[in-house]
Amino acid sequence: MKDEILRGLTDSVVSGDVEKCVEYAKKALEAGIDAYQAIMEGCARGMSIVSEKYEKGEMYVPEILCSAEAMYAAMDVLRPHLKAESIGTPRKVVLGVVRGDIHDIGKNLVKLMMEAAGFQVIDLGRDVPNEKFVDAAVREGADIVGLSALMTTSMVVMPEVIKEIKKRSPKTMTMVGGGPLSPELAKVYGADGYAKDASQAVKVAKSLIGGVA
Ligand code: B1M
Repeated sequence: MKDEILRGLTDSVVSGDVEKCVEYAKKALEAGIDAYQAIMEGCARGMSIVSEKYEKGEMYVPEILCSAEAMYAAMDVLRPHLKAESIGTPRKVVLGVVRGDIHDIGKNLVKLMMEAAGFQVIDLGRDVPNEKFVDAAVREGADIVGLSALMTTSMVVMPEVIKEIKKRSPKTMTMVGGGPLSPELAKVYGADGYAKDASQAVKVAKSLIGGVA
């Protein structure tokens, strides 16, 4: 039953069926499936399959955007049921997609998971100018700045942003993520952390603020 519902969620994200996705999200809650599990093992898994299918030429951009809509619709149903974790004093994360890059589906997933884990997320959106990250880090006294990039052409601005944050807000930790990034590259860029997906992003953020990883 549980597997069937999670598979239903995954399949309806892949097929971009908003109504079915909402239906399965409701079914998941009725069946007592944890909202976090439904998002990660249902919705997020669906988006991973979609990305793979795109790479293989089995899906095209308009279909991917429908999948994202379906995922967002399910997330709207599930979000209020996420068990808000307590991480003591609320910690601030400034999050955004770097300059020149408008891919924000993954960043939105990272935001949701971080909020569910008790972080206060200041979402700067996508195609964010370097100085906006730095200004927000200083203004908000951010514990962490999270930078997302999906393109090899956009990720190159990350070291510039990180360097400026270290200069103007030395206590702020930085973390990076997105398709073309890797742990090695994150080190080269001077980031304090790297995460390959949304659930790992939460673990890394917690370890950066000295919490339980
Ligand atoms: Co474009 N795109 N796209 N695209 N797109 C990619 C990224 C690409 C790899 C496709 C390809 O050619 N194989 C390629 C980049 C190649 C490169 O590296 N240079 C590409 C390109 C070239 C482009 C355009 C230039 C195409 C064009 O116009 N000629 C253009 C660029 C526009 C721009 O940004 N200036 C473009 C446009 C678009 C759309 C607008 C149509 C759409 C984006 C819609 C949107 O986001 N609102 C789009 C999409 C959907 C994709 C693919 C197909 C899917 C991305 C996605 O949403 N995946 C992508 C191919 C692919 O990835 N296989 C592709 C699902 C999402 C859940 O996963 O984003 O990886 P992901 O996020 C994960 C992790 O990466 C991680 O956690 C997330 C959740 O688990 N993560 C973090 C992400 N950020 C993190 C931050 C963290 C930690 C973890 O800490 C801070």
